[in-house]
Amino acid sequence: MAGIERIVILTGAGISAESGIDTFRSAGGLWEQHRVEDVATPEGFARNPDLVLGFYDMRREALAKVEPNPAHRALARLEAEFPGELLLVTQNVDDLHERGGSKQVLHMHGELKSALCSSCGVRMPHDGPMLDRPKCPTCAMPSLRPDVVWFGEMPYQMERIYKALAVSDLFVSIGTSGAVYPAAGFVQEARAAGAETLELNLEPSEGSHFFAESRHGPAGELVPQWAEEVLQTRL
Ligand code: BV8
Repeated sequence: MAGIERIVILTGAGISAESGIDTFRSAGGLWEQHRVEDVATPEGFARNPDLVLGFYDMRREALAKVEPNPAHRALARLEAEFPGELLLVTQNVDDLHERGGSKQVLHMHGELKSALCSSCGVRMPHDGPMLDRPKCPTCAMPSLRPDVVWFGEMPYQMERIYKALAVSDLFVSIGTSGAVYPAAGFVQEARAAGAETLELNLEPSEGSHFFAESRHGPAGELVPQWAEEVLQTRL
């Protein structure tokens, strides 16, 4: 890890799995319980808003019952102690990175604890249910939706992410299947920038072959070990 100055980290559902949050594609995972088209697309929301609002209410409620795991805490330690630049991008809509101590988290697919008003477009922190159609605090319309990026919608802060990848020395992908774009393409952006690429995942992802190095096992073990390595070679 010598000479590493700028790290971009991408996390997916696998980093929260050991905290007890369902991933999307494992057996019994979120997408097996619901069809993606029904709960994670604007068309599905238009077709059956109650189903979608209830799906996200259930996931938001589940958050209160889980805790960050050693992988989240290791990334918070890295943020605090790594002397170079670190950008943590997550595809996850849970708040476990923040509760694990990370201060700067870029939620490219939005957050369960944020609401978006379909009428006035304002985004705001929101921790309660939406099935009961709470009124937007800005325009008073009962049109709050989960502030998450559905399929066909533009992920947040893509400009900022591509800029960071273009100057990165190291790109690390943690706990993601590499099934969804544009996140699944970040490894190629990093390689084009000449960065080192490392995958930490339970098993090879769909994009494993793009990574210079892949380590397979639970994030709760791999991430603290890797963070320690980075800090040892840097300090
Ligand atoms: C867009 C938020 C354009 C909501 C999510 C054809 C080709 C290429 C692209 C497309 C295409 N057709 C359509 C597209 C675009 C589409 C896409 O990529 N589709 C795929 C299915 C082909 N993408 C989009 O629509 C994106 N938007 O492209 O916009 C655009 C352009 C201009 C103008 C407007 C728009 C938006 C995609 C975002 C969708 N929202 N989530 C919510 O959370 O409910 S997606 C969701 O699934 C996640 O956010 C994540 O991104 C994605 C994948 O999930 P993972 O996090 O990887 O989880 P998964 O279960 O899949 O894998 C878990 C991994 O962890 C596994 O590998 C497992 O082995 C590992 N693991 C398990 N346990 C552990 C572990 N690892 C370590 N330790 C453990 N203990």
